[in-house]
Amino acid sequence: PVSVKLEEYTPYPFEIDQVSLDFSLEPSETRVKARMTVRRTQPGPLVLDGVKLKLNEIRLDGKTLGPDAYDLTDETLTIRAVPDAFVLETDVTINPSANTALSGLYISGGRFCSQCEATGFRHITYWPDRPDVMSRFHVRMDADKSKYPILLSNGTPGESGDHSDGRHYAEWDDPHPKPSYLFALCAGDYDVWRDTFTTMNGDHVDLGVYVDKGQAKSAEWAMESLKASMKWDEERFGRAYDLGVFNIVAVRDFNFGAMENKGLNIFNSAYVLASQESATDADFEAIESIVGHEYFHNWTGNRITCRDWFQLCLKEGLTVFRDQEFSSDLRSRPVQRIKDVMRLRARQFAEDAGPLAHPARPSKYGSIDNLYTGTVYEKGSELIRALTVFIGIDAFNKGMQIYFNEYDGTASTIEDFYSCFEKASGKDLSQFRLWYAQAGTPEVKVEESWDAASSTLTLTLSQKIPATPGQPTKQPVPIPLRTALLDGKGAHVGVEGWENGEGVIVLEDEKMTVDLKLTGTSDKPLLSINRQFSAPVRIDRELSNEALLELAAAETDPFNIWDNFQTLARTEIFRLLDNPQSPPDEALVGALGDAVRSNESDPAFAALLTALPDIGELFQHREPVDPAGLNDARKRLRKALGENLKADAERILAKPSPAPFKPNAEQAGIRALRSAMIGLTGALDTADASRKLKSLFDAASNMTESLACLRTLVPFETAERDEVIETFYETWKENPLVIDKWFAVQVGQGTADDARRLSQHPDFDLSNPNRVRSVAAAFSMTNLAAFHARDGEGHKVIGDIILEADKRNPALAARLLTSFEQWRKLEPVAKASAEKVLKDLQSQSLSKNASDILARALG
Ligand code: DPP
Ligand code: ZN
Repeated sequence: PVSVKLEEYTPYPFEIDQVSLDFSLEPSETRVKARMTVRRTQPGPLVLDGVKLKLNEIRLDGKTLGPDAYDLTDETLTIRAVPDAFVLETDVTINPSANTALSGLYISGGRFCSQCEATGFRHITYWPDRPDVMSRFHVRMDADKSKYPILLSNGTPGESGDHSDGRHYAEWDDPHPKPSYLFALCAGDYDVWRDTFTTMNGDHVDLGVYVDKGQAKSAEWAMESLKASMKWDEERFGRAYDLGVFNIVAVRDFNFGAMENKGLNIFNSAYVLASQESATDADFEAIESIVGHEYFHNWTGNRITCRDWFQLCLKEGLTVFRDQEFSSDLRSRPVQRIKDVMRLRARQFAEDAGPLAHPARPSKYGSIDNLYTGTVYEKGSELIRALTVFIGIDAFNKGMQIYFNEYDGTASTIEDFYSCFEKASGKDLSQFRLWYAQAGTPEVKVEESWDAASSTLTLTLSQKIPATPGQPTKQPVPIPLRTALLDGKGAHVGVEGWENGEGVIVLEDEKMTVDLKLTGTSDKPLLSINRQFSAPVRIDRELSNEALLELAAAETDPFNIWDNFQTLARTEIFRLLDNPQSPPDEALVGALGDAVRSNESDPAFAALLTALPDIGELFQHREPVDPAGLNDARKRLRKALGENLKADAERILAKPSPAPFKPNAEQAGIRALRSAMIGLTGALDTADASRKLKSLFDAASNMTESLACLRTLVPFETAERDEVIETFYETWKENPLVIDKWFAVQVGQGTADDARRLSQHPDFDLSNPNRVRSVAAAFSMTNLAAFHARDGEGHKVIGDIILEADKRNPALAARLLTSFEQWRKLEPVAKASAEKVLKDLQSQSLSKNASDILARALG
């Protein structure tokens, strides 16, 4: 496979100051005329990207070009001789209704919509489809007025009107130069939820969220989230919105979660629509954070974009950091931090430890669509967070303002971005930037020795970054570790040179020792390190269970309290795996139960304490791994925890759920703890539990708890279980987003047979990515015990779905393939079956996206 290389970057030799696009919209024959004003800035040919375009005409300065004036390939149009300044006009025809890959202009639910990141624009017209070519776009659309009464594009609306033949037209103008990947167009019939916002500069903005007919009210939460985002970016980063219009359109068939097109965000409907009956608290939370994420891109991504796709984490990592901070400010900071780290460990640590590992800024790639990864997004965000600790929050804030002011309107690089923090902090950040160049999760070994005579705790810290594909050896990176010393009662012990009982130790070399000299006298203090998960590393400490329990009891950092219990639970699950006859450790179960009870006043946090590490997380700690065995061991521990908390669960669930329903963090926390108790009730695995869950399901007044009951009942073999599955389906069969959940919970707890059966259900739909993911991703990425079962059926069913999906939608198929990334770690039987499925797939003619993942996974 051919790859694109960072070192081969060269600037585009032309600037296109302005482009006018004229769309005559018809589902199977859309005519696109482009008129661009081009200016040469360097020597070089005029090469435009274009894929599956039917070329009708090209004109240069008004003169039609004959076929000898240009070269046409499947992917490019090269004009042979051009002057230094000229007007180029192209006229092409495209077929949106045949566009099943959902990249470019396509039809979803009878309406036109577009997705241009990363390289969709070349499916619309001939253009230098690369992010460093920024241009002012003027758009004119005409369409059948009865079918497509609403015509939207980027920027602000201009002229519009009717033609005599039942068609109408509308113009949109975007004054901000932008790269083609931020172009957007939507046309169809929608209902709109409208509002307005006044910026800190006093500018008025019209806001609209466009959804399916009859669903306007379901857009209310997205709208509230949008206004909160606009305000937050003003207050936190001093950034105001810069156009008079901001629109969001919800689309059912969408590859991404959402897309930050300038002034016209297009969203997967799953992250827009929410009603109190049909959405879970997790849905409300996801909508808030994704609306925030896309809005924040207006500054970090749109006004300042990426020079090339290698810099993707310049906009994505930074924008994830911004949306995580937004959620932390709106909700609970410690709870948000724990959830973000759970996601990082599940998605990114796993990726970093397998054959698909790559640096946050790679130096080459095979297929750009496959670079939208946990590493670029989640690790990218963690690196910004680690930077805030490394240079301090004041220097960070100052650096961000330098970045916004100096790089506005440019297509930038990671180096540009870091130069702002070098200016702000006066520090050389070249070693810190190694974090972006090296894949692999650093492991930090922590050893302590205590000298009572001098009241000094000496830490020996060392780092090791594992080898990853193409990178056998690594250099050390600066690892900022937030640290505190505690006495047995949880009071912070003073250390010379630290303020407020906390310090930051930066491990820059492979190994270092630090003397922490106490300011007073004390017994040997307890070490609390990597507080708030200040660096995205694995910490390796040789602590006994007793010592960990003592530390968990004394901890003052909520993240570390939770994390200490995670470590304890993980160790215990492995012990249970190795000792099938042994009962779970009573001391641990008792301490965990006590921790849950004593944190009941912060129910969201208490709920997280009940969550044992999932199989995906456990997977990373052993090789070869037997997911089914791990699942059994984990269940035994969960059952013991359920027994310990049985009376509490009954007490908590006897109370009514909060009413009237509000999607705020406070109520969501209460429902999270109630849902955790529903889950633990199920862990008891008794006939009584099944009856109890059925009655809780019948009484549930919100989707969070209904779904918790359904999910918990799925593994039971009782009549109640069958009834609940049936009732849920009958109640919600008209609501595709809820039926996605119905599919997902069944395969998430079921067997390969369930996944096979549900992939043949009449409501399964290969052309809808959400539905495909609700079966294939929910099974292969959340139910590892069944996916990797030794009979190989799990691998086969997913292999079959991938093969079918790839024919229509390569980006989707490639994403599903990543569920195999850990295959080499499996015990021999499942490993052989995974390898066979991957090799069978490789022998088929697959898309470039899918082939790229396969080659790396098998490589
Ligand atoms: N829409 C995707 C995101 O916001 C890609 N930019 O992350
Ligand atoms: Zn993004």
